Amino acid sequence: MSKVLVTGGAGFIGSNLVDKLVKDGDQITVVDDLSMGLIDNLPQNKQVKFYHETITNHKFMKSLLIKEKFDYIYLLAAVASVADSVARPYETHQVNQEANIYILEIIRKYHLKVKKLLFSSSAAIYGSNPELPKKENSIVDPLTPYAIDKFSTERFVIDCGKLYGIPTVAVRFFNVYGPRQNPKSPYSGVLSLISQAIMHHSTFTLFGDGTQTRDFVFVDDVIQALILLTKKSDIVHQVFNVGSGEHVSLLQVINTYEIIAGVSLKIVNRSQRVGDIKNSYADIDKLMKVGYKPIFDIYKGLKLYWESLKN
Ligand code: UD2
Repeated sequence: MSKVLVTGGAGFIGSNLVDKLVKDGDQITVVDDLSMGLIDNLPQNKQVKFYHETITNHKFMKSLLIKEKFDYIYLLAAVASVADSVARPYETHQVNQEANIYILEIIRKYHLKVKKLLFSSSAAIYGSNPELPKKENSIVDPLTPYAIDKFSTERFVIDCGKLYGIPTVAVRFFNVYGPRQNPKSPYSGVLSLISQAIMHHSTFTLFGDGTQTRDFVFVDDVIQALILLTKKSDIVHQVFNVGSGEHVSLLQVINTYEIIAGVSLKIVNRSQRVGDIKNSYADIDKLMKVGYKPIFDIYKGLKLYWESLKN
């Protein structure tokens, strides 16, 4: 049994991680401001303690960290929308960077003995670098406040980890999808928006011609990676891409989803979004060397996702 903190634990990836940690028999503390997360995402379980709080509340975070002395810390809380970061750069910086650095600072200052701290970064840091697939040592080109905060926090977590002897790792998520992804914003993950359109027989807006490709990775594979890099390996002070290692076009994805759901998606076409990247996929060799094996191809992942939505 480990004591675990998951910031953003009521969100899409966070709550899927909490489910796994519950199965592992851990005692889990979730801090989430419910800006995108939902309380219903969390299991009703004695192992899970929930705080409806923002990670930017220093006083709260400090006393929580000192009191609970967590073994594992997963920093998943973020304002995940790039567009939001462009509209409110200072505010999102407080969440996406400052609050996380404060957590590190408390660990450093009070010599808290964490077994592993993991920070979640994003493929957004590669920006418009056309190199494919993206390797961890590819040139980064963070183009938005979101990407800048993710990259600098990643560096902070890794290099301050080294400097102060805190066991840290960071991950760069590619296009994660699966149960509980919230379609509330137009900038939510495209598969949550497609799912919503299929469920409600509404129209889906396709930006561009649909030939853009992405590395869609099913959330269970992401959880596999998170557990591997924290509880199951001694690896520290490294960053890892987390993807499926495959890439498919949006049109292929839509086609596969239509077959699975047995419906045809109503599509309206719009021109490509400003700043949209044409192709993106991850080189996952580094993670595979630690033992990662993605299990879900797009068909298998979409099938499970669709089944979870129907229930
Ligand atoms: C992902 C991340 C983003 C940032 C970026 C870095 C998600 C949800 N977003 O953006 O945070 O890290 O990668 O490269 O993981 N699309 C439509 N119709 C819609 C919505 C989207 O056609 O209603 C298109 C969109 O223009 C893009 C593709 O679908 O070409 C994927 O969009 P997305 O927002 O799911 O993900 P992405 O890769 O743009």
